[in-house]
Amino acid sequence: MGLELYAMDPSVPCRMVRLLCEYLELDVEVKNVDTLKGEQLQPDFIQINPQHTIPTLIDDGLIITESRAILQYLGNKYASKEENLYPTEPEKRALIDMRLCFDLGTLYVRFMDAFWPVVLTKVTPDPAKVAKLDEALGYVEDFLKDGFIAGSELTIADFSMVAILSTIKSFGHDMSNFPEIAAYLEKCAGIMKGWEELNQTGADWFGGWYKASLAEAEAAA
Ligand SMILES: N[C@@H](CCC(=O)N[C@@H](CS)C(=O)NCC(=O)O)C(=O)O
Repeated sequence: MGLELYAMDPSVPCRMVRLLCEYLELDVEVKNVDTLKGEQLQPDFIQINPQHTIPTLIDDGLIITESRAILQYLGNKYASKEENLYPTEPEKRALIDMRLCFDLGTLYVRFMDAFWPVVLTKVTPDPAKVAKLDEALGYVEDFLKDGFIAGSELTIADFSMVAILSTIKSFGHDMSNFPEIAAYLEKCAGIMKGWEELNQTGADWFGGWYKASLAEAEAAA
């Protein structure tokens, strides 16, 4: 049966999984689920994933949801030739897992808190929430001191973090205080296969939606 991935191009958590699949040269059948049309609520999909979220991966009948858990699974199962992507040593793995949890529980949450209301209800962003996002971006700036998110080598934590960082940039957020992040994104664009098609195009589409929403909010203010 092989690998099947339920996903949608602009989605941040879907893009990180697609980038890793491409890097690992996995043969994946991608099935588009357009959440903007409510396709995730179709009974067929609910049966696969009752939480109706994408990405959802099926590997030979095994269903895995939650993007970072999917990255960990793929790292465990398919990255044996690329040992540094998700090393088995507990100390190295602890740092990678810390970064994945930070991305899911802090960076992504602060990004959504700051910008999602703009898209959803056409209001200008709350400066206090943008400041919290900038604080998180400052932490990321420090993480990058050795070149990558979890040290001096590319790991699955980089696939997670680039999807969100490139989206924040595509939203037109002021990144001038974060030169390490800017350089890191350039570097990853050169290292990660399919960057433009699998990540940047979706980030830019999402960014366009945000910018149009912001313009609407500013005109109404
Ligand atoms: N924590 C989940 C979040 C997934 C998620 O919320 N995905 C969105 C698309 S970006 C979705 O499926 N939304 C549809 C829904 O929740 O009904 C993950 O990282 O996989």
